[in-house]
Amino acid sequence: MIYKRSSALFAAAQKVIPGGVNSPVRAFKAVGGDPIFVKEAKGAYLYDEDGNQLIDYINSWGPMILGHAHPPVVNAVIEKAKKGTSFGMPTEIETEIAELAIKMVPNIDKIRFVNSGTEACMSAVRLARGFTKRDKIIKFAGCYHGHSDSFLIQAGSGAVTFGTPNSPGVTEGTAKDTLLAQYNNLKNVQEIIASNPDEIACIIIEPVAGNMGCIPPVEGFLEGLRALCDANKILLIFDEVMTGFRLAQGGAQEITGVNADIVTFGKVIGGGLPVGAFAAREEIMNYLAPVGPVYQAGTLSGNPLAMAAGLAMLTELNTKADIFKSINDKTAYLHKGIAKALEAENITHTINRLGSMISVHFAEDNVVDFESAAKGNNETFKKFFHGMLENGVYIAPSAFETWFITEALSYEDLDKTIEAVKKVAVTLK
Ligand code: KE4
Repeated sequence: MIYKRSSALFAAAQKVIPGGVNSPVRAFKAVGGDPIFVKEAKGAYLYDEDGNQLIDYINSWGPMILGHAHPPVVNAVIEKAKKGTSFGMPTEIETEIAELAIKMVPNIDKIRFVNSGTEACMSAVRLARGFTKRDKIIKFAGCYHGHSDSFLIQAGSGAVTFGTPNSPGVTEGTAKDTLLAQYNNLKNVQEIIASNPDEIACIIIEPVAGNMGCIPPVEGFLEGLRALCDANKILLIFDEVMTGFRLAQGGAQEITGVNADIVTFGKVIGGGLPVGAFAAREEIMNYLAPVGPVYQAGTLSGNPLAMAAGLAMLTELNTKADIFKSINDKTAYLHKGIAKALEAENITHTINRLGSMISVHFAEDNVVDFESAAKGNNETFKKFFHGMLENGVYIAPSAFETWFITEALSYEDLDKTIEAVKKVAVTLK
């Protein structure tokens, strides 16, 4: 593969944008080399600036669950744009997408739209603190809820890649209110709650972690958190920015049967445009301005173009519910093929998968939390990443990310991906 134009564009970008990117994980720092610049994308494929076609397993970190440039979404945005792009006034389409999201997701009465997953999670925590009149929060090492100060404590995703899980710029005053727990360790959460009686506003968790690679909750973990929250009057926040409208129409709450008090969304809900959202039962949501005292706002929140993309996306997912089984089956097929290819070369690895979220870890032991995820062999991962890229397959440029399967992938694409793994596996020994 030739990347001359991407490298030239990267050099130019670095002169005017810090690191040449607008989000650190895109910079390939975790895997080395210059990032790929994309010219366009369609369905399951990216077309980079050097004319290479790549099978895409990132799909903009989740939103493109139906493939890039999905016609109903694109057409909705084009039509909406002709009528103006932003008004800063309420519009009917915001109510339409809110009604549809509430119909699809269990256990929510009202929803507030914002512009990113970070904003959704940041606002959800402020709402939980306002509702409970408590300051402290519990998050889990390796989980990532966006780049709001309270979350950059042992954060996952790009934060761990850059060794800045506790980012400079986050004050001691802020950090002291964020208590850190170990994913899948209920006893640890219990101990933290006992040591901070009546001080914890909420527990925020990725119900299926995706920012340490994919890490499903062990049997009883989420149920245990629910019981601990009920017993201690703590609000449970499911960060479903990644899992929402991906694991099922109703997301992780639907597949686990565990109800959160507040649910946050991003990615898929915006169909590829900037949309985040947070939702809860009416009693909690009515604490939000202008009804209640907790302030939260945004010039472009509920933006007509973003709402048009999101509504088109949710409408597709609502009317074609068999999509979820189809992408889950494709993910299982891919899992089997990758495992067989790596086992054939005796490559030490473990694969985590739930629904259409999957990750490959070059680790001896099972990956069940941040500590075990961090034991993965990153040198092997780097070789794997670049080998796959050389074979026309684009996976996450970090071991601390999940692959995102899109319905646009054909079984021929999956077979090509598995063939690429076979070729790369030989180089990993
Ligand atoms: P955004 O602010 O990036 O829209 O959402 C933050 C966020 C919140 N919660 C979860 C579970 C998330 O996965 C994310 C963002 N995900 C990363 C990928 N792991 C975004 C990629 C990036 O930072 O560029």
